Amino acid sequence: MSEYFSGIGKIQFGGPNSKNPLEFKHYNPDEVVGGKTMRDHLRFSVVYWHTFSNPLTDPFGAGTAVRPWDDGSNSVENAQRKARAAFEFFEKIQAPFYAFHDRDVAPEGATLKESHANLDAVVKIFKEEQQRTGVKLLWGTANLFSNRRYMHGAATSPNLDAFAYAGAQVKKALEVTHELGGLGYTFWGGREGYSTLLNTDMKREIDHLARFLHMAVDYKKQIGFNGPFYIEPKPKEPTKHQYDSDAAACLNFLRTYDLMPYFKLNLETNHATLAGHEMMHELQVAIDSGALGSIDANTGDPLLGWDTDQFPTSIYLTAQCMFCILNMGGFTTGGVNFDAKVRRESYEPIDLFHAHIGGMDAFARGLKIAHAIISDGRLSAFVKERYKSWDSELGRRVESGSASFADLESYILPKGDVTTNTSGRQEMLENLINEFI
Ligand code: XUL
Ligand code: CO
Repeated sequence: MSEYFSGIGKIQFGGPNSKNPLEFKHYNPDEVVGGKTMRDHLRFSVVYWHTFSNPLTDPFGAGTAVRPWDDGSNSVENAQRKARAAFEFFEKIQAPFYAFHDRDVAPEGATLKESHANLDAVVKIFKEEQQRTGVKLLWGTANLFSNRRYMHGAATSPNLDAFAYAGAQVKKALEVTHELGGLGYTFWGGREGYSTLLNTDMKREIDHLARFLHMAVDYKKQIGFNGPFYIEPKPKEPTKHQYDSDAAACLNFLRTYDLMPYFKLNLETNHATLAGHEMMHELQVAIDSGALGSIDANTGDPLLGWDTDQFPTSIYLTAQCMFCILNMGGFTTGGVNFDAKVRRESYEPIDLFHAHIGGMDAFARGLKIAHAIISDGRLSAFVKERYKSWDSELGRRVESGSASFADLESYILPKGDVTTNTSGRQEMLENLINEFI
């Protein structure tokens, strides 16, 4: 079998003192942290679209990527070769999972039927390679945004034909995800939003989106696909306003349309940033509703206002993510999915290794730091103490819904005023976190 990343072996753990850029410094898959291996905590996943299908274009220039396995053609053979290269990469980087859109893996045909057949031809290779390597599919998805037919949206298009095409595409993507033993299936809104309200019936579009997702739920049951569905919030890009703008908006939508039992959220760091939130905020919002499923682990550039999808390198960020995820009790079906791309200037295949090694090491450190903060216990003790007034008799009655305004009045009147506030100690807590970084 051909080797596409020749000269690069399986990436090994070299330890924190290693100076070899092609070794992990912190990600040691078998190392146990808090009773579980790093492999099982982090559940790393490589994305097909950025790592294997992105030519590294930007709005001002053509692609720069050099990819020896890609002959530049739109053929199925080329896609099949790319599949072999992808699995070689997954194996060498020690990623237990991957994720893809239908159109990343196989070329779109002249008809939908032809596109389905092209997809099947590559899925055949995926099956063989999954068998050979043990790498699993974290989630599948359908690309309902690149083709011009989706210019007005897919499930929210004013044109029923686009809605129908999208339904047929998701039907096939679900079948393929199921066939590959995928653990979940993701819906990212793509073009589900608007550029102007002047031409948009927002209520009707959102109702249609809910109908579309209910049809997906029905079909999932019909084919016996047991994995969760994920919704991936994003506030803008490509549209001015995306209906799934952030975690709270998604949860409101899911509750309004009785979809909560079937969906969890797949949260992406750069999308949180675009929404004006910290990733920790988005994670906590989802966790508090029992709805965090998986994460797309990347980062933006604070000086650029768009979705730059960079590999995560900030240990503060990864520690915050892992703090939330550990407190939740860890992933079940989800994982740390690197929805990230190398910079346009990093055009060589070896850069894909540097990027993933950096992201995996950053998350390994984040995991250890979060575990240490939780084991130390001072932070959670502080938070518990901050709310201790609620552990009183009146506090308990308020929380259980058995107190009234009159009760509050008769409690506070004799006290005269609020004289019991204590400091929030933000700076002290920030110092505490830095003890562990
Ligand atoms: C777009 C994005 C998507 C989803 C899958 O910003 O994050 O790649 O992750 O459709
Ligand atoms: Co994403």
